[in-house]
Amino acid sequence: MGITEKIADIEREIARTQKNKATEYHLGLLKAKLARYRVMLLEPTGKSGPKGAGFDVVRSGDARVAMIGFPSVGKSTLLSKTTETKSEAASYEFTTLTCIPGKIHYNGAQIQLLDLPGIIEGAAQGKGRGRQVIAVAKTADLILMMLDATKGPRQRELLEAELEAVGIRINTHRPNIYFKVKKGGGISFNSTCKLTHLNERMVYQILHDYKIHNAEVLIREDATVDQFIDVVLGNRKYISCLYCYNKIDEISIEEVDSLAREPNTVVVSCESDLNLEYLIDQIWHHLDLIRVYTKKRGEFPDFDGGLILKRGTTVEGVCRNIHKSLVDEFNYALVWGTSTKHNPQRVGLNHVVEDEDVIQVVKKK
Ligand SMILES: Nc1nc2c(ncn2[C@@H]2O[C@H](COP(=O)(O)OP(=O)(O)OP(=O)(O)O)[C@@H](O)[C@H]2O)c(=O)[nH]1
Ligand SMILES: [Mg+2]
Repeated sequence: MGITEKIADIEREIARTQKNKATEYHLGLLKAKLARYRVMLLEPTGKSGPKGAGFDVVRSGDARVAMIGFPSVGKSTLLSKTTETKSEAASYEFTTLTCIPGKIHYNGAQIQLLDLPGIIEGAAQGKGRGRQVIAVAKTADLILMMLDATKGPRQRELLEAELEAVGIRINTHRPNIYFKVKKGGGISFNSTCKLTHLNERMVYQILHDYKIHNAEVLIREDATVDQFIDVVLGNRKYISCLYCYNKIDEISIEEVDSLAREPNTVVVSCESDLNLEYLIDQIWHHLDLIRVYTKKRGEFPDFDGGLILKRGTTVEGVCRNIHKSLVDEFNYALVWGTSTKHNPQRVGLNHVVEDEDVIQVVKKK
């Protein structure tokens, strides 16, 4: 029996099994098994699957956004509307066959937007160009899930399931579980809170399934079996996802209104130029980036040449961004902005900067 059949078998058994307290343990083990087979299927074995010609686009700009969606939802139309790159758009499916990058300019930042081929159900198992498309999605800072507003909610569930199946976790945090494989000493299991989904026996059994016999496990939140498996496998990607419903020119205002109320969702019409500016605002917002301006002593800040950084970056990160050697020469920094109590404030390398802060680095004598 091939891996695909084994997976199908387990999926059937999971679907058949009623979900309740008594079966939770059994289901947990089935899920662990399923996750193990999926890994075998997905990890490239070297020769299997076609090469992703044209998919290795060089990263550029401050952040990367990948458009994922079924064929003909308007991905290429969006790229052509929001960037200077033209990507062929047509009314037939699978117009786009490779990865096409464009650049969005936003408040001094450059965002790389990737147009990708449409994916189909079963993409995670390697159908169509699914595998290559998903490999690109894994490298993105944000997934822009393009959906057709004229079609039902199932398209979104299907796409989410495809992403889930390849280890992408969207709009969620890494589980708060400490897990470390050891050379010996057996398995030590501890938790800092009440667990309603997992217990020691299950953790042992799952680890045993993965042939892990020595490890330290510290569970710091009421995690599910799936979350625990994610941590054990360790190769999960946690990525934000923004849902974009296109073609709202074709649906009623009531339907537009109800879609727009869903969380992390923007409604647009690429063809009729509706709401595209708001979409780009939201892309920026979901990337969770900040702008920081530098200034030299006795001079005005350089408001044109701001640095684009991840939220949560420290002064040390700012220095590294300017020049590697700056951290060694660093004495202190003066910061003006929302991250400080008074302006300017003298801060050290550990200070976390915020959006629109101005920073002046003072070097050692
Ligand atoms: N009504 C309407 N049609 C649109 C809109 N945006 C795009 N389309 C049409 O939808 C069709 C598909 O557009 P594409 O941009 O090629 O779609 P795609 O997602 O890139 O498709 P693939 O490359 O095949 O995956 C084209 O005929 C577009 O003209 C829109 O806002 N409203
Ligand atoms: Mg296209």
